[in-house]
Amino acid sequence: STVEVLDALRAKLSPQGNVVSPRGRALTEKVFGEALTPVQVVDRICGDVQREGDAAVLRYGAALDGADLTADELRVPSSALEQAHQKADPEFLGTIRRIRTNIETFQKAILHQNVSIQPSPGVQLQQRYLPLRRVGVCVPGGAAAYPSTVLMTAIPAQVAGVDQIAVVAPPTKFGAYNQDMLATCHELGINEVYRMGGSQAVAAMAYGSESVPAVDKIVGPGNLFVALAKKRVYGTVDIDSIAGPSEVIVIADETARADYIAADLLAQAEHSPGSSILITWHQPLVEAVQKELKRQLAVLARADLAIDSLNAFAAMIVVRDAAHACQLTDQFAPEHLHIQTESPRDLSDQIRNAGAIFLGHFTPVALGDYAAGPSHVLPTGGTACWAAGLSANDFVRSGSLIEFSQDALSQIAPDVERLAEKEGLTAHASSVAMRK
Ligand code: HSO
Ligand code: ZN
Repeated sequence: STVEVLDALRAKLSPQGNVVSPRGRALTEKVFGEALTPVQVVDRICGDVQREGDAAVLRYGAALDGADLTADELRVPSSALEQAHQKADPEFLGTIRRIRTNIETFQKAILHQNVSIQPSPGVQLQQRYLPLRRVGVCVPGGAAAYPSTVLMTAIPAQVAGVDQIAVVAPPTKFGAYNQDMLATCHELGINEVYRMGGSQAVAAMAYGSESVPAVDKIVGPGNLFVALAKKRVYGTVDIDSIAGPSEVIVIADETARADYIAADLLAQAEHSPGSSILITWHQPLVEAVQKELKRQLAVLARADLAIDSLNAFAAMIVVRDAAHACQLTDQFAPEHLHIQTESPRDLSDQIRNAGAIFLGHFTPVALGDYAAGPSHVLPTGGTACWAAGLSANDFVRSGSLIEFSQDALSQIAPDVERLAEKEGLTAHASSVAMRK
């Protein structure tokens, strides 16, 4: 039944929420001297950073990330950013510039515009949008380096008009010491980069510390400890939706190519963890894709990681027909949906819940990950039925402006007075009545 299939599929989602690796559990137990749940761990770290500032950031950086830093090394010196940029391969910088243009073009096009209406004579109603002043971006640095995440978070913020962007990355070779990531920051004009990760980085940005002035909003992906810390500080600052491990559903028919599909499934799996799900009504595709997976895994650089991820978080499902595929997908609400069928648009019309939809045989998810224009920070774990991907509009807030003439006030006054009296708020009523 659909329900059973969905449950089975959900079990294929890589863990987010309350699961920590055995290594992570042992480490936190050592640091805190007792077995704590992830939420308790995050609560302690955030509380300590809120009270002690940099001292706690340094302590947890040392204990959890093995960092050996002093307070004045928490911020990456601008000379290190300049040097990374100077030494960067010119072709890499060319790529960054071209992609920046793509992201800017799309994000500018979707940016909310101010609205002003005159619904009746003497009444002017406006909605205006203003950028946030200062934003913090989390860039992961555990299993891989992610300069693309700098592009996909900071450029939408810049398009919105945010002028202060602070980047945090864990003090690791894939994080704050990754030269490509640092060169990318410099190319975008970001000179505030910090060597801190996990809950302590989120807490420092939310509450402020000696080295990090507090931000208004924290965005970007991270591991469980980053996600839980963002939840904890929400309310003190704003956050984007919480991005967990990557996932894809591929819907394919007999026009699809097994080698393409296998490559797409592997592209999610190599994030490790990443969930890779194929749904088809063309039975022979399953075996063909399995064969291709074996063939491509034999030459894949991150084969070990991808195999682990496939073993735990991959599935291939044969359904009755296209409608059934759409129904399942919609209920699953995947982060990425890639429709590899004869007429992909017809199917996309039947699916409401997906973070981003990739149409046709020549639109692999990797295009969206790296270069197309919409952000690759997307809702995961089934949250695509209520959350949306990050965009420039997440970095503006709206405010309204209301202006009435005396005639217009007189017109509407009886309604205001009647409602105010119903609520027993007579001062409200008089404030209108005396102006008529
Ligand atoms: N698929 C990831 C984004 C990413 N892929 C970065 C490669 N680098 C989450 O949408
Ligand atoms: Zn990816």
